[in-house]
Amino acid sequence: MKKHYPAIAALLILFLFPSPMQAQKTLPADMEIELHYGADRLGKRPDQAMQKFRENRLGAFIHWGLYAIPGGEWEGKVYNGAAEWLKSWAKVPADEWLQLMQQWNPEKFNAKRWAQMAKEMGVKYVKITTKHHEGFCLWPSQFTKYTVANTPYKKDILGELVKAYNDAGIDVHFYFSVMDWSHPDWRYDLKNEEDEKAFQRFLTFTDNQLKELATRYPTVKDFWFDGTWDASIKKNGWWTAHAERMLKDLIPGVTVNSRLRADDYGKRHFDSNGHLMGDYESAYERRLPDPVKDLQVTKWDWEACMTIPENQWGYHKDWSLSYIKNPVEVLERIVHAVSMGGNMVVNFGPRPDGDFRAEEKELAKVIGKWTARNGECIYACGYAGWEKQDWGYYTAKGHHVYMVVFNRPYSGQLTAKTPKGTQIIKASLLNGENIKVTETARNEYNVSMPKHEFNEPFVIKLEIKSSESTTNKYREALT
Ligand code: H79
Repeated sequence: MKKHYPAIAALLILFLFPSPMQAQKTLPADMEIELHYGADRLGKRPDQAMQKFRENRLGAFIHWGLYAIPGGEWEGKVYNGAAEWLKSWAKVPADEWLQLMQQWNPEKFNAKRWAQMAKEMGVKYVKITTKHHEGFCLWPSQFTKYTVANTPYKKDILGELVKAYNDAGIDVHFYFSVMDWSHPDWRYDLKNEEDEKAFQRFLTFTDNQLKELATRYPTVKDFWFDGTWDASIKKNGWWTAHAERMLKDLIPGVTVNSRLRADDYGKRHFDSNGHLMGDYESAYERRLPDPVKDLQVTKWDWEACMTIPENQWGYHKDWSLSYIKNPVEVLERIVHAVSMGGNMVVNFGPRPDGDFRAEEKELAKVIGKWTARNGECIYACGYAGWEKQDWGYYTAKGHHVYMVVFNRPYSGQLTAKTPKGTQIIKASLLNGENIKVTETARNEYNVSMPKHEFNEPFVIKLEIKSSESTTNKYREALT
């Protein structure tokens, strides 16, 4: 719509989308408003690169920057807020904060060891913070002096990581914060002409950095934008659409998250017509959709991300201030995401010396032992479309449905209800051991618990038949 009617459009938007959770409602095609910077496409991206993104399913996040050095403590005070936001919590001026660069010398950093750890954990991709809100770049950017090149360490950390992960067969995704606390032209809002001018310079600077990343590291598979929620960005929706297109022109197949985007009216993630912008929804940060109520998420690609403590992404020296999730809780979130057709990214915040904290190494190891045995129910799997049961989650791939059991029933029987026309013809453990299945009612089955006790979540693989077979027709005829 016609820029002349923004007020009407805004009212329409308010009326149709009273809360962000309802953003997925779409207007009938003939009622859609015209947008220049709305969704580029309707529905899931069907190409191979997107398919690879989707099949990867499990990723790791790496938050590493200057904030790792103070680790949540400033001038003797420990802040329990997210460590990568310490500059903000402790109100440290940018120039003072950026002096931490003089201490950036991660002597234990070994990219190959990091890649080995990711491989052992079973992650198929790693999302790396190229630049977080603080503005410090893990690559030697030509467009700012706040980079690894100007630290005692000097070397291109990002380049080393891209190579090491790629050599290990792991895809690399780039996290990039548009909000940049180190840059004099960054604005939260645009209140006058001077702000407008500064912010346009800032967007040019951002374009330059993005082009630099895309050309220096052409094997990057994804850009995950953050720090895009402020009014300044919402008033420049054109730029978000432009940045996505620019990256896609530079790197064929690259994927981009929804968080980057704002449409003509500043509507984010989902445009004013209710269509997802970017390639996948990225709003599930430290939370997941409800497995019964929020099934609409199965209509689009999405990726969730999680922290191991409650809310620490960067390294925080005192994890005792937070509840730390155990490996089964982490696994449950991973499987929960896959069961609803999404990806899950588990965050790590390396120490300033370049090593990982012991708790993270241990967690990666335990998850890795589990994925090595049970990964079949995660990779390339998706939503089964079966009614949720209390024992855990279903995931699906081709003619197989996986029951991933997190809660053991006292009855020794796991209930499975199949959709109309779908039969279970066989059940087994992933090692091939047979599991007894009894049909208890139409489209209802008891799947027996395995004979030996598992002390971790386990998987039962179901072979299914979906057909309009004679038996089915006969059975339908009885009602
Ligand atoms: O990088 C990690 C976080 O640092 C970053 N995203 C993940 C992946 C992130 N932190 N917070 N947010 C995203 C959401 C932003 C919350 C905000 Fe606010 C609400 C920004 C401004 C208002 C909280 C309250 C932070 C400042 C005030």
